[in-house]
Amino acid sequence: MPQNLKLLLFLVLLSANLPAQYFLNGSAVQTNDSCFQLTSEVEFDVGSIWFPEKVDLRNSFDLVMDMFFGCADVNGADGIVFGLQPISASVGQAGEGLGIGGVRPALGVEFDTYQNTNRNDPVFDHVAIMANGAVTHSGPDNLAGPVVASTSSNNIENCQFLPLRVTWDANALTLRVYFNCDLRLEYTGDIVNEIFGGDPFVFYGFAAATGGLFNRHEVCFRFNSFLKQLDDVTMCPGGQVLLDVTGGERYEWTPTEGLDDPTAASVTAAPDTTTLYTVRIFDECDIPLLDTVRIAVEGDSAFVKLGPDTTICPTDFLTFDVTTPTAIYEWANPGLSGPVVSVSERGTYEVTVTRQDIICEASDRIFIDNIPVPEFDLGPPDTSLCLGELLPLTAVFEVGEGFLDDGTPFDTVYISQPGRYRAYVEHPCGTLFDQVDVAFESCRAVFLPTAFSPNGDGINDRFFPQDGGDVLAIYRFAVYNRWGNLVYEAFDLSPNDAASGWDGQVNGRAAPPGAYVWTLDADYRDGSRTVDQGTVTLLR
Ligand SMILES: [Ca+2]
Ligand SMILES: [Ca+2]
Ligand SMILES: [Ca+2]
Repeated sequence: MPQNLKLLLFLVLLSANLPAQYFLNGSAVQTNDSCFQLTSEVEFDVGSIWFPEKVDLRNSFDLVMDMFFGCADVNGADGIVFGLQPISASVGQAGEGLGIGGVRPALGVEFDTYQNTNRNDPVFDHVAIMANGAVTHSGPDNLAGPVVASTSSNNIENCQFLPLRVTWDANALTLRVYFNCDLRLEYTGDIVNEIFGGDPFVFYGFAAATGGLFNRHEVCFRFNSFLKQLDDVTMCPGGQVLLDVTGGERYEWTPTEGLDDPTAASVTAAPDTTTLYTVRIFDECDIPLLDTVRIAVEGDSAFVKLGPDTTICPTDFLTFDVTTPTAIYEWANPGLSGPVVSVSERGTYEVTVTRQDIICEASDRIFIDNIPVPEFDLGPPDTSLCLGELLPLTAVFEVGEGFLDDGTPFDTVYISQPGRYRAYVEHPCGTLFDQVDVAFESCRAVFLPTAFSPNGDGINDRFFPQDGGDVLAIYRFAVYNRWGNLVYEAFDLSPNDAASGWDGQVNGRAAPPGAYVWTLDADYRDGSRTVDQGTVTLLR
């Protein structure tokens, strides 16, 4: 029985361009699927965006963004802050506050493009890690930095998008800030307890501000490890899954077994066994981001079994039960539906079963033939035979075995007695019977009167054999007197022929009344030739 497993292509697609509805505060607006403008080129704009779900700082994260700090250098201000804080509506002070000023508790990574000497800002565009909404680079809330933001320029207000990557190693309690592909700052500390009072759940996002001077500030998300791009899936053997990730410049999938192209953003995975795949998504700095997906291969792709081709009796039903958890069933045969069906007719049956809980679709097919039911005929219709004849009854059939009414097996029997003969044929699909009524009769019926009166009155004047058809031929018919003398003899005559019978004359004279003996040599319908004798009385 061919077992067809149809392969399912299952798409696991989640956009890396965060479609989430960020909390937008102040001047922040969303400009496309993944980009937000935090401030416009106006004085004292301030805005913030926060990822809509709090993240758990007990887990590591990895974020990649592109940052735009505007096009005005000397006359531009003030900068953008990457922040962690617990209030979705938080927006801090404008101007030198960078949109985070005064927000506490908070942790901020400030990209400050305007030197406020009262805040101990260095002359160059700088990055620093600050706690609790502080913007002054002194005291305990200045956790790291400030250092020049870009290793290649003192200015980042260059009208270009520049890559930022922020990683949190929850095991090492280390926050790392990469800008323009360089590691710029690193801070190790118990952020949860020292800043957030033991609560690990915070919003992450960005704030930006302008003051008397301004720039347009934008951020575009490229990769967010909080949004796992790949959902674990379960499929049955023989299935395949399309794994699709985005956000990188190039990709490396491991292990490579079961993958059609381990360097593509979209790969078709058809592992033989349960496999945990890791994809390294390299950003524009060629730093890998990790994502994983577990493809569990479970179950039996041959779970749909209709069984081997078979034959059944025309009146029998064959029941199929392909009940499968969470499945939907599609029969190729009109009128059939559901997991349990019963069929009787000859033909090919096919069902496709698709599980809903895992990636799995399978089908099976069966051919059912009907066992031929034999024709059974004992042969003759009801019949009458001559006594002494034998009637052959033959049970003719292709399959099965014949029995007489008394249970005797037979192929052919010879019937010699009258009666009703019934025979059975037992075959794989049942019992057939036929019957015939057989009668016997004499086939040698010939009538010779016991007396005749040859007196010329036209009544019973001649003595001759008479029959109803049993006499086929008369070779000799003769009459003798009581002394044994022949008084009449005829050859090759026909029955019922008065003219050829004895007229009671002997040598032209009337024979005397009295008893005479006759003899008849004849063929009969039953095939016999016999010579019979009897007496007849001549009356005058
Ligand atoms: Ca500043
Ligand atoms: Ca600063
Ligand atoms: Ca600058």
